[in-house]
Amino acid sequence: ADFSGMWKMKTSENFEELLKALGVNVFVRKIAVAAASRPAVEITQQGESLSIQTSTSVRTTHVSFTVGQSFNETTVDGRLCTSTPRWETDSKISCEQILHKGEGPKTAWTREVTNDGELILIMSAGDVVCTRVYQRE
Ligand code: R13
Repeated sequence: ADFSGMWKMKTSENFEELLKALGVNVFVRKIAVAAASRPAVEITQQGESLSIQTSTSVRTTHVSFTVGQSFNETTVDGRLCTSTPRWETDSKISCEQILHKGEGPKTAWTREVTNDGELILIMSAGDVVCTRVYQRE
């Protein structure tokens, strides 16, 4: 599947609950939630290699990885982890994360391009699941 493009968010569910499950305190959480409501996501893809830049007014992250190869990134609450992306289907990447240090709920994400051209990002922490739907700009 082709993940490339400039994406804008259409809906988001449970993002605040996700940060709460990760132990982010209410003050910082409110700032993160407000900023994360207007993200700009740019994905470039060449074969199995993806580059994803997620920009907000207070935090911008950039990851590059090849599906099938582990890489370092940060969890959504900013902790270093090793991520292992794999194809769950030919249009869905599933990625488990292992924290470099410390403890916390198990985190993971999936990104899927649907038949109608939407991008669905699912982030989880323990049993809390956040679903964010993006459309191409
Ligand atoms: C700020 C500092 C405190 C911590 C934090 C966590 C997340 C975010 C901001 C902050 C934001 C995340 C946005 C995520 C998106 C994901 C996606 C707790 C480290 C800087 C407040 C803004 C947009 O849709 O892919």
